[in-house]
Amino acid sequence: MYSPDQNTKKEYIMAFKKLINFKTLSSAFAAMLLFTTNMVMAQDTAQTATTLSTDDAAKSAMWIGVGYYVLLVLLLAVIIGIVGKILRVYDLTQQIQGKKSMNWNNILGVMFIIFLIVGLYGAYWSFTVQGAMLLPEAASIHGVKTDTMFYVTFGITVTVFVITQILLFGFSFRYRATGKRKAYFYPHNNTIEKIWTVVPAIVLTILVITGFFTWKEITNSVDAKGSPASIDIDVTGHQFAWELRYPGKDGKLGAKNYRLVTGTNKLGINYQDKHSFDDLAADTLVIPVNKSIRLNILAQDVIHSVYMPHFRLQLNAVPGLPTFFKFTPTITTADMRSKVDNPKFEYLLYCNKICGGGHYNMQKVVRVVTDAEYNQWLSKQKPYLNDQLKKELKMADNGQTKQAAPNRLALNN
Ligand SMILES: [Cu+2]
Repeated sequence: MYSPDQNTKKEYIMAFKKLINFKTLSSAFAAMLLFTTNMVMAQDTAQTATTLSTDDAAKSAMWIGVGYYVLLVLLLAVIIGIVGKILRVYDLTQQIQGKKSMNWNNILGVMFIIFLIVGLYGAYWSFTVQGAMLLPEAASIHGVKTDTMFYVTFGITVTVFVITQILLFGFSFRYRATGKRKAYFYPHNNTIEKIWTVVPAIVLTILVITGFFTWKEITNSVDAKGSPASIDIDVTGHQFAWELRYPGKDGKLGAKNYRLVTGTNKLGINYQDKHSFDDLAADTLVIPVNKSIRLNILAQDVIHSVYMPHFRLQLNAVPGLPTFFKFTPTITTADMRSKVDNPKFEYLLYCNKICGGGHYNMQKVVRVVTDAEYNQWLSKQKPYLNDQLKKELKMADNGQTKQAAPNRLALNN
C-alpha cells in the first residue's frame, strides 16, 4: 500500500545511493591508493636514504613533494564533491518536506563575489611577497630604459586585469538569475567589438614599437666620435665556465682561431697577431664605472647565455657566431652595497641557457669599480701568455720570436 511516508523514505535512500555512487567511490579509492603508495615510498626513501647519494635523495624528495601536492588537490576535489552532494541531499529533503529549497543562484552569485575579493587580494598579496624579490635598480644606462618599459607594461596589464576581473565577476553577481528575470539575449554589438579590438591593438602596437626601438638603440650603439673607444673584453663560454680575456696595454685584443685551441691555449689565441702578446686572463669581471664596455660573447661547445641581471643584460653565446653587447655600468659595487643595504652584495654573471649538468656552476662575480681601482686591478692581472703556453708554442723566453712555432701558426691562414 502506498503512503507519503514511504515515499519520503524512498527519496532519502535514493539520495544516499546517489551520494555513494560509483564515481565517488572510485575517486576515493584512487586517492587512498595514491596516499598509501606515497607513504610506502616515503618509508622506502627513509630506509635507503643512507645508501643513496645526495643527488638521488634530493630527486626522490622532490617526487614525494610533487605526489603530496597532487594528492592534496585530489583530496580537495573529493571533499568539494562530497560537500556538494551533501548540500544536494539537504536541498532534496527540504523540498520533500515542503520547505523553501536553497537559492542556488544567490549562493553562486555570492561565491563569485567572494572569489573576486579573495582573488584580487591574492594578486595583491603576491606583489607584496614577490615584489621584495625584484632586482634592485638598473646598474647600467640602457637598463633604466628596459626598466621603464617593464613598469609601463606592468602598469597597463595590472590595470586591465583589475578592471576586467571586477566586470567579469561583478556582472555575474549583479545579473544572476532570479525567478522574476529572464536573461537578455545580447549576442553581438559592433561598437563594443570595435572598441575592444582597436584599443588593445593600439596599446600593443605602441608597446611593441617602443620595445623595438629601445632594443635597436641598445644593440646598435656605436662609439661616439671623439670619445674613447669601449673597453673590449672577451667572454667565452664552455662547459662549464666562462673565460675572460682583457686587452693589455695596447687596448686591443689579439686575434683568435678555434683551430689553435689546446689544453693550455684554451681560447685559441693567435700569436701571429702582435696584439695578442699583452692580453690578460682574469677570474673576475672587473669593469670601471661610467665607461663603455664591449663584451665579446663567444661559445666553444654548446649554446650558453651571458646573463647579468643587475645590468639588464642578456645575450646568447652561440658557437660559431661571435657577437657582442655594449653597455655602460653606472653604479659601483660599493655604491650598490649601500643601496641594497647588504655589505656582501655582488653583481653576478650567470649562464642563462641550460647547457648541461654543470650549468648551475657557470657563475662569475662582476665588480664595478672606480677608474683608479680598475687600473690598479688590471696591472695585477697575469698575461694570458704564461710560461707553459710559451713552452708549448716553443717561444723563446723574451716571447717575441714569431718564427718559433711555424707549424701551429700556419694553421691560421
Ligand atoms: Cu652555460
